[in-house]
Amino acid sequence: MKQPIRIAITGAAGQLAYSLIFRIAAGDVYGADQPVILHLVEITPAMKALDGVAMELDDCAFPTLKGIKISDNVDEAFDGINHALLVGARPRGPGMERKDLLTANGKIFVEQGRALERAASDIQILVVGNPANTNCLIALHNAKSVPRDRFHAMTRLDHNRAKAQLAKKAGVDVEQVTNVTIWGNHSATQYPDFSHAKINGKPVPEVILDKNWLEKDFITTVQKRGTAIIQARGVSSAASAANAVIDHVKSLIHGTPKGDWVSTSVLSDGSYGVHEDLVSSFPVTMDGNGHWKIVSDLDITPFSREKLDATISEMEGEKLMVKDILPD
Ligand code: NAX
Repeated sequence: MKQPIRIAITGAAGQLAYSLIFRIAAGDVYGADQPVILHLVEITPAMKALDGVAMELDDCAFPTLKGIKISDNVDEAFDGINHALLVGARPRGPGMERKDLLTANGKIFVEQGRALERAASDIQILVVGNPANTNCLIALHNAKSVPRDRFHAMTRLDHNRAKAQLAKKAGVDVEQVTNVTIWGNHSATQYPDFSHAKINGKPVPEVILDKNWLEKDFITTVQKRGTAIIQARGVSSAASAANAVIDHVKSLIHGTPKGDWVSTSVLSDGSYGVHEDLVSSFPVTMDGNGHWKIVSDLDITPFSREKLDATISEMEGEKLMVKDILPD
């Protein structure tokens, strides 16, 4: 049996985590032969609810679950962890401006960034809690000793949504759709890009001939999918979001298929005109050892450029609002 790995999950009493934790504990994510120890983190008022989650985990008697540590103290909780799934965040309250939301979350991610310095040397971090890209930027600036390529903000749910929409429109199975990209911010300005996507190896515009649908409905459906789910369900997407966390982690540990890529938000190196020091979604390949690379040399049409610039501008605006908590 392998040595256990330690997985921290913040927001562990929340609804997304409830769809995630049990799959990790069951071995669905890291493998049936990989023991895990869960470090579950919550704010103090939610610790009682978290006790309940821990009781249910016990009651599942998962052979792969070798320990549960619950805590409302991130320094203690992040000690020795190998993966950090940062799901918990402060939701927007009544009358709260975007700047207030960014500032409130900023405090959380400054603290969590600092605490990540206590993690194991192979730490990998996925920020899910919104505004995810800027929260991730804050965390990476405050985790001085952690290499910055270990940080991701999640745009895998948007990626999966885009794949599913294209598959549905073309009447094909979802695995026949490849090379989809989400660019930019995990927000309504994100740019779901079909221009490099393929269906059974053929460029999407040669399979889906409805240009109007591709350039309008496809993009807005993906951009506004989160809102559509809240309107339908009364609460935000949790199961699909948890599934996207799992897909992201699996890509990180198994790599991306040859010829295809995934979307994830990483620190920009200036590629495609996305300013350095922004955490932005890109098409990315992963080698299965935790390393990733932004796919280079994709053609950016004037249509794509305009959409990309809009989302870059939003990320720049968010960064400006939190500049005081971004040490070098
Ligand atoms: P919930 O409100 O159900 O759960 C959030 C939990 O986080 C709560 O239990 C809360 O007590 C906890 N929390 C707040 N501050 C914390 C802190 N400082 N440390 C530890 N825990 C803390 O929200 P849920 O539906 O679970 O969504 C979680 C987050 O994911 C939200 O920010 C949401 O906006 C974001 N999402 C991001 C997605 C993405 O694709 N990046 C998609 C799904 C989801 O909307």
